[in-house]
Amino acid sequence: MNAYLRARSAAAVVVTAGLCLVATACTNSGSSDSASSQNPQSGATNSAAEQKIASSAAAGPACTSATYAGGVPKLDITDGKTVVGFSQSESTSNPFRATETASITAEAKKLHVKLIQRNANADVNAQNSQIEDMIAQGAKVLVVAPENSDGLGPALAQAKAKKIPVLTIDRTAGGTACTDFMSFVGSDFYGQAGIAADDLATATGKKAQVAILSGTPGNNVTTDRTKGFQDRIRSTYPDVKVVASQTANFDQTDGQKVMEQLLQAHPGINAVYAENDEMALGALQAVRSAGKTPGKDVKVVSIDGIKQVVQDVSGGQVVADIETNPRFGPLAFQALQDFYGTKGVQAKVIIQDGHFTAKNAKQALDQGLVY
Ligand code: GZL
Repeated sequence: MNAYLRARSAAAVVVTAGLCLVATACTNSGSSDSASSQNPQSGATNSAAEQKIASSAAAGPACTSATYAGGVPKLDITDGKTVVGFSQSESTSNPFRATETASITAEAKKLHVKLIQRNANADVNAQNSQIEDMIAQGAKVLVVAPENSDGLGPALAQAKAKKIPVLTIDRTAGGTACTDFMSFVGSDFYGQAGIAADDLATATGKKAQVAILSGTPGNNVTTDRTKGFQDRIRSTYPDVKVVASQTANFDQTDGQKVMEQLLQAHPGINAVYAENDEMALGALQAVRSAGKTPGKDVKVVSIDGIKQVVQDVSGGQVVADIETNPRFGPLAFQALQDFYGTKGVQAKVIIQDGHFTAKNAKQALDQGLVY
């Protein structure tokens, strides 16, 4: 089991016992005592396949309510009266979204934060109007999981005009940190993709015809996961060829349809890189419908770490699943408290992700470390 999962496993045991003896491990996000500090490297990586997603952050002055966009009112978000609005981008039918929403909601409850929330169901226009609606309902701080990196201009402009600070999680929004939003809290998507490339190259003997199922266009997750994979392949694996790359919008149904088309157009495909698990589930169905065996005829690597796919890793149908840790609650509300305190919050806070492979998937599932 890799170092990160060992730490999470300890957390699972400690938190189950109701004691948080090792603060670092207990937030599950891998952060240490504050959102603005970096996730500790909780131990050397065992191997390329076991390496954790490194944590990093833009150095520089931390952002506070005094410095944000020329200064905004200093608030106590735990006073039970200050309204915090949470804008979720996509349906909670995706376990990533369900876990993200549950984490934000649970931490708000724990801190007695008065939380209101909306879900845009992957519609950028809906997300704009929902954010404006929450402002009208009295939200004084916003936590936003953007659907697209651009497209939220109207809502963010209204928030800025009303001196309502915005924390972005999971995907970035356009603009400048500490001017248009406080900070970005999320995964290292480029790093995730490099590990996916290593896993797929290793599983195919460094010789493969790869199909990429890319995410929704227009957000940094898709951009970074696509570039990170292609950069790694081009720099390290000359005989791993990307023969097709097409969006399936982070969606399972689209993933199956697109994969069926790609397998017909490119019968030599023997490897798939899915930029999220929903699409990977669709691709697995397409591979089976084509009379091929996942894990044997076609090697699949994916990203997110949802239970159903980690079970496929354990069963040999999927080579590896790099986690996108959606447990933003502790980091997000710590960031808000640091923002209103003196510590401030860094422009970028990278949440620590796990990495599920044949070596650790079953143990991670048995230990309840998979969402
Ligand atoms: C990543 C998040 C991505 C997930 C997908 O932070 O934005 O969007 O990886 C989801 O499952 O659709």
